[in-house]
Amino acid sequence: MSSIHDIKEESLQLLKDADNLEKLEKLRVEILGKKGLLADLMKQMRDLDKDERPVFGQKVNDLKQELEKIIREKISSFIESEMLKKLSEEKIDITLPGASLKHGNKHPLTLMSDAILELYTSMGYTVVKGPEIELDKYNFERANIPENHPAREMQDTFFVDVERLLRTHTTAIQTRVLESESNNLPIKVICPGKTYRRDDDDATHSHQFIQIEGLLIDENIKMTDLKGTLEVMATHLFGDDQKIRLRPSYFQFTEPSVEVDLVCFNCKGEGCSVCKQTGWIELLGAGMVHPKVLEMAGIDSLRYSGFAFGLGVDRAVMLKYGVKDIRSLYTNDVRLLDMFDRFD
Ligand code: FA5
Repeated sequence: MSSIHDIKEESLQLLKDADNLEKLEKLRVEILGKKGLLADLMKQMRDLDKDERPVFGQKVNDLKQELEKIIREKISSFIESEMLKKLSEEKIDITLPGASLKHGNKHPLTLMSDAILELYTSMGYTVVKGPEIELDKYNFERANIPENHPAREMQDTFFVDVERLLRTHTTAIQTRVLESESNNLPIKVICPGKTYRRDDDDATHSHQFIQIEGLLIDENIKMTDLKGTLEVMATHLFGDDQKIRLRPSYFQFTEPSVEVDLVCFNCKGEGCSVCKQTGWIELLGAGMVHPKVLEMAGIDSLRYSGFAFGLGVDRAVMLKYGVKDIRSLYTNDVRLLDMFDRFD
């Protein structure tokens, strides 16, 4: 029968020889397990006198704790040396390029819209939106384009039913605001939104595009106020030396009416295929709100006057960033979209 001393010596020797985690675990079971050396030792208890038992039990317990402590320490030392070994083997090359996370960026049309809205809100304009599926009433009739008027031909669109259509211009938001704010003058709003037309797509035309409508109604508003406002926008968006050209034009809802052109970004005014050899690219239509439009909305046109403009955001993007074909703004080519990362 082995004595406590013998078991202790034997266990210590076995543990000393254990040189890896696996062996150690096996030994832990052999020494401390249910059928292990210490359990055998405990069996001797029943052959002892009653008064010797507690002393014996205490000694076996002390040994058990001592051996457990040794095993725990060995386990941590194995884990530590394993880790050190791994660290020395796996060298990290900190000069390798990092795995960068791909992040999205704002679409150029959003960048441009944001810039325009920011400018106008800084001048005290309020942003107002309207429905894309619009009533004929607000898109045409209130804009002084009655049923069967030939001007409707130029803005043919997609009809949902006889009364509802995909709006052809943000002037539809203008006529809505004129009506809802007729008793709340002056009006100073900036209205962004998608617009749709049955236009043939080419380098500068798309069947869906974005417009931003500006509208200011107050007493004594003059054409020079409109011109000054547009010049501020042109230089703010395109740089201090950006020239604009006001061309006489005709809209049913403004009188007088103008179209506003910017020098072509591609040829700088020389004439090229992008600007159809004119040296200019049309950015917006504008004018003094027609007295009839004011009256239809319930506003006294003898007391109040104002200007409105409708700007093509797509055209503005083309002019600012030199995008040669409007269609590339809608085909989601990441090579183009990635270029705008740095403009935000
Ligand atoms: C209008 O839509 C008028 N509602 C603008 C207006 C508002 C005039 C308020 C007076 C007062 P026009 O059809 O010219 O006008 O379009 C205005 C701008 O939208 C154009 O200058 C152009 O920049 C843009 N645009 C027009 N059609 C297209 C198209 N198919 N694709 C891309 N941009 C377009």
